[in-house]
Amino acid sequence: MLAALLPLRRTVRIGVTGLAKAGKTALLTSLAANLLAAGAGLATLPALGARLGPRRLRVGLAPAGADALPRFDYAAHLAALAADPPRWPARTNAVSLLALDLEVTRAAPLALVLPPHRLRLEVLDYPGEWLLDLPLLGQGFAAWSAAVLRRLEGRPAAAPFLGFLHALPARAGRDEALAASGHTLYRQALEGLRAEGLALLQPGRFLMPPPGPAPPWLGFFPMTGGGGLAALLEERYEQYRAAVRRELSAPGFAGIDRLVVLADVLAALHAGPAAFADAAAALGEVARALDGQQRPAWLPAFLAGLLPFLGGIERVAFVASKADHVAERQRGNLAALVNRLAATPRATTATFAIAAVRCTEDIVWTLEGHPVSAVRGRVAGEARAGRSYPGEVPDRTPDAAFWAHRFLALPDFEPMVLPLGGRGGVPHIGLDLLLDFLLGDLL
Ligand SMILES: Nc1nc2c(ncn2[C@@H]2O[C@H](COP(=O)(O)OP(=O)(O)O)[C@@H](O)[C@H]2O)c(=O)[nH]1
Ligand SMILES: [Mg+2]
Repeated sequence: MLAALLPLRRTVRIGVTGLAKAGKTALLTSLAANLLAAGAGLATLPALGARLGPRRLRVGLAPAGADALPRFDYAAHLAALAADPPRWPARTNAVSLLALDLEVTRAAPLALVLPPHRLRLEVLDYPGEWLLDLPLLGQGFAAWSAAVLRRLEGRPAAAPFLGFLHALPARAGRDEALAASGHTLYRQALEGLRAEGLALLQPGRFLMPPPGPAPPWLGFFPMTGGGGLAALLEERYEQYRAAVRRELSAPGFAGIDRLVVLADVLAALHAGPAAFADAAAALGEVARALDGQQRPAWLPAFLAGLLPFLGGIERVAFVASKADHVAERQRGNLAALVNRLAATPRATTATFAIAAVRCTEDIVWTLEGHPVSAVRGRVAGEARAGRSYPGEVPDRTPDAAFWAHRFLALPDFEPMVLPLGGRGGVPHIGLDLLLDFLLGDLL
């Protein structure tokens, strides 16, 4: 009670995670631009406006102070979107933090006696590749290797690496050069599989290396069997797991209160059945790992206590990004599909289909005499806006009949010209509903 009366500021930290190109940078940039515009009195986030009612919102970028984490370069990313013609923000890969200070005035009679309600909103851009390392914490080297090798079986991109493994002498010795060649081939296999659209690729830090020099223990690869080489790889694997564990309990990451898991589900549908099944498996593994209520089967009890990162998360949103590729009716299906893929029994989990940076408008298009709900937007490299109908989005895990008709083109749209050169927010779909789920109880 007393806390509510004091002019204290609460800090809430939201992690935004997703594999490379899932749309994290676009989401953080749009979120900041739309909150700043809402703070200037514009109706950029209707759901938030409805929650606040007559209360006034003020928003500012928070000073970096002496923070340990690099700041999210909001100014540069917004400048790209606000350019003429608009550009997508540049690629980012390291962790970064966006911090905003929110102030909300009190409702009528209280406003006379109480200072505004203050909230510091911290949004952490966290590589999804690293989140995919969580399942490793509960898996020894032998079990992990066996699982990975099963997934690689028969995949052309993994053939050189698998060939190397098969050519190894039984009980190969503790040979640094062999370890280095195997590691290089394994990394190349992961990169090839990623190019094919696969997502469940571990260890995630091989594809998204942390900043700084690479320590020697990074040089391992999955391998079954005994001998000196296997023992060396296992030692390195154990060092890798220790580093993941340390990082999850370091101040930057341990403090996450709420989490957004972004997934480009449309791209996975477009990439075909194998890529889709793999993306679904990755999302399922992450959902189970995050399901704090039930300790996931792979996580031994003694470890659960070591993971404040997992235990402290109050709300998780699973979000399909880039939903402006499809029209309204399909977006409902898209949200339903994510709901199936990330189904967990937790009440504090929700699913959304959003576009952080809306590039299209919905239209009705007559195809072969039939009207279909399609979208229109400017495609990269084309001067004029074009129409696009990628096909029906399934509302559940697609069956063979769905895959018989390939999910059509998924063009790279360019952002629309921003209102007021960026000060008017960024056009979006559903960002306000996501924000209301994440922050509603605090406002
Ligand atoms: N149509 C559309 N494309 C998007 C949207 N968000 C991201 N993209 C596309 O996805 C690319 C990667 O987004 P980015 O935010 O950099 O992903 P990150 O790697 O997760 O930070 C962008 O360059 C855009 O081409 C969106 O809301 N709508
Ligand atoms: Mg990024």
